[in-house]
Amino acid sequence: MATGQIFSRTTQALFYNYKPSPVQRMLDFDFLCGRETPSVAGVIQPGSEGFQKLFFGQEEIAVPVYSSIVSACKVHATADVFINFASFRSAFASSMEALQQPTIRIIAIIAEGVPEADAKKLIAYARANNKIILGPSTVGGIQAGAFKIGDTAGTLDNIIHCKLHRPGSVGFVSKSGGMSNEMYNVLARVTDGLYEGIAIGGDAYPGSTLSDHVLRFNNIPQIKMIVVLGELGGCDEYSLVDALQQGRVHKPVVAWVSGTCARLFKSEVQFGHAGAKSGGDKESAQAKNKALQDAGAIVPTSFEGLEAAVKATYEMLVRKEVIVPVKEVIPPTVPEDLNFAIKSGKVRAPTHIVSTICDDRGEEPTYAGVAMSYIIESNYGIGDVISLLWFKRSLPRYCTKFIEMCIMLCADHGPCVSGAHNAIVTSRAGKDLVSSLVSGLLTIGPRFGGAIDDAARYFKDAHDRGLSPYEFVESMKKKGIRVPGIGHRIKSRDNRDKRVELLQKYGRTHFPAVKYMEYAVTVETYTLTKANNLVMNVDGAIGSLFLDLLGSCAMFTQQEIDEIVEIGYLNGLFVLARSIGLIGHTFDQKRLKQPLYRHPWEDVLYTKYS
Ligand code: Q5B
Repeated sequence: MATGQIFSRTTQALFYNYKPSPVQRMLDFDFLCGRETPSVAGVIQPGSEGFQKLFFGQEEIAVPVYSSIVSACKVHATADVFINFASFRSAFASSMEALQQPTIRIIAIIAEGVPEADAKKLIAYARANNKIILGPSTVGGIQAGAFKIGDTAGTLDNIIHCKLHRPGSVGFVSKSGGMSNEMYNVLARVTDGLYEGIAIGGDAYPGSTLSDHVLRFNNIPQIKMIVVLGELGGCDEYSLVDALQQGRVHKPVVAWVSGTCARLFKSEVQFGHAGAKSGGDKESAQAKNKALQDAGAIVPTSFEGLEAAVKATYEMLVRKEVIVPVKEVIPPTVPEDLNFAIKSGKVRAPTHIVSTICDDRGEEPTYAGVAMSYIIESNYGIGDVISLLWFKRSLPRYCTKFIEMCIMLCADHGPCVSGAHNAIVTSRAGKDLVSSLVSGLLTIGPRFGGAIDDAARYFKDAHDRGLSPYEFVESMKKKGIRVPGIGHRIKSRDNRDKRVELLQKYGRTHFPAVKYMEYAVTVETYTLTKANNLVMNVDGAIGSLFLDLLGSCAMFTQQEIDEIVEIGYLNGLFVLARSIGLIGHTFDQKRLKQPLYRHPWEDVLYTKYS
C-alpha cells in the first residue's frame, strides 16, 4: 500500500445504502472546510432511482440516486471512494462489486460482523488490484479540512471543537472509531491538530493495517508526527514494530496499545471489538507496548500518559522548527436544521396546521382526549367514535345509537340510485376501488343524500320563526326552492320509506324532545296534499331528528348547535354511510367480472331540439 495521501479537498464518494444523517454530516463538513464541491457525488440505493434533497451549507441540493453500483460509477468516474453502509449480510457482495469497478480506489466498510472468510477474500482482491479497504467495522476516516467518511468525528460541534475543519500536523491511526474521537480532542488540545485520521476497524482481519497507514503517513510531507492507538489481540502492531526496526518510519511515532487491564482477568476476555481479545502473551497490550517502545516508538506508561507524550513530542518538533503551528481558521457557521433547532428550544416557528380532534404523538392515539385502549376496553361503538371525532365529546348512548342507526339505514339503497350507479359504471370501466367510491360519492348533493344539512337549516329556521307549514312551503315555492328533506323518486304516501319510520320511532321513544321532527311531519302532511311523492325522506328525517338530538341532550350550547348546522356536519352521516354501500357495489361488480358499461342507444332521446 504505502505511497501517501489518499484524500483531498476534491475527493468525492459514492454512498451505498442511503442513510440521511451520515450523508448530511459529510456535506456539512464540506461546507465547514470551504469545499467547492460536495464530497458525496451520488447515492446508491438498490431498487430506487431519482435524487435525495440534502443541504450543502444553506443551499438545498439534489444528490442523484442510482439503483446499481455500475450505473453510479459510470456517471461519476471521478468519485473514487465507496462508502458502504450495507448491513453485514450484504456488505461482502456490494464491496466486491465496488472493488471490481475500475473507478473505485478506496472502500470504507462500516458494517460490523462481516464473516472473516468474506473479509479475507475482499482483502486479497484489494491487495491484488492496488485498492484500499478501510474496515470492516469502521467509522471510516478523515482528512482535516478536506474529506470525511460518514459519521467520523461525530457532530459538527465536535468537529469544530477538535479543529478538524482545517489541517494540522498529526497523522493518527487507530483500530477504534470511538477512541479516534477521543484522540482528535486530545490532538486539538496539545498539538496544532490532526492532518489525517483513520480508524482501521476492530475486526480480526482489517482491510488495511495500522502499519499500512503509518507508512503512508511517513510519505505525506504535511504530517510531522504520527500517533497510533492499538488494541490487545492479534499481531497487527508487530508489522509496525518491524517497520520501525527496519528504519522505514522517519517521523516520531507516539503509540499506545490499550487493553493492559486484561491481565487482571483470570480467563480470556473479549473486549468490544471482534479482534480485541486477550490471546497469547504476544498478543497482550503489555507485550505490544514493550515491542513498540523497543523498536523506537514513544510509548507512555499508561493511557493517561499518552496526552503528555503527544504534547512533549509536538513541542519538541515545534522547538526544532519541524512544525510551524498552523494558523487558526474560523469556520463558517453551518445553518442548523430547523427540526433540531426547534427541538433544542433555540428557535420557535409558527405551526402550519392546527388540529384538535386526534393526537397520535403519545404511546397511543387519543380521540378527543380519549385513549384508544379505553375506547376498545369500554366497548365504544362507531357512534361513540363519530361523536368524539366530529363533535369532540362523548355523547349519551341513546345519541350514539341514533348515529349508528343513521349509518346502518343509509348504508345502501340499491344499485339504481345515483351514487351506486356511478360506482358501478366506474368499476366496470376497470377503475380501482377508490376511483369507483369517489365517483359514487361525488353524486351526493342537494338532490341525492346531501339534503340533510339544508333540511336541518330550513326546518330549524321555519320552526324557530313560527312559520306554519303552509307559510313555509309556499315561501319556499316563491323562492323556487324545493323543500330539502321532502320528496322521493319511488317513495310515496302509500309506499312509505321504512327508514324514515324507524328513525321517527326511535326519536319519539328515546329523545327527550322531538319538536323539529314533529314540525317536519306537519310540513309533510301539507306537501302530501300537493303530490303523493312529497313524503318526508331519509334526509329530512335525519336532519330534523338531529336538530332534536342536539337541542335536547343538554350537551351543546345554542352557539354550538348553530355552528354545527351552519358548517354542515350532517351530510357527513350520509357520506360515511353510503361509502359502505358504494364499496360493496364496487366489489360486487369486480366479483361478477362485469364488462365495460355502455348505455343503450334505445334509452337515449337523440334530438336536435333543446
Ligand atoms: N317537488 C328527491 O323529485 C327529489 C319537492 C317539490 C316542494 C320538494 C325532490 C327533491 C328535495 C331534496 C331532497 C333527498 C329530487 C332525497 C335521497 C336518498 C335516497 C335516494 C333514493 C337513497 C325527487 C315534481 C313536482 C314538481 C316539484 C315538486 C318535488 N320535490 N316541491 N318540495 N322537496 N327533494 N333530496 O320525484 O308543480 O310539477 O313543478 O329535490 O330531499 O336522495 O333512494 O332514490 O337512499 O339513496 O324527481 O333515498 O323531491 O320530482 O323533480 O319531478 O318534481 O314536485 O316542484 O312540482 P322527483 P320532480 P311541479 S332522498
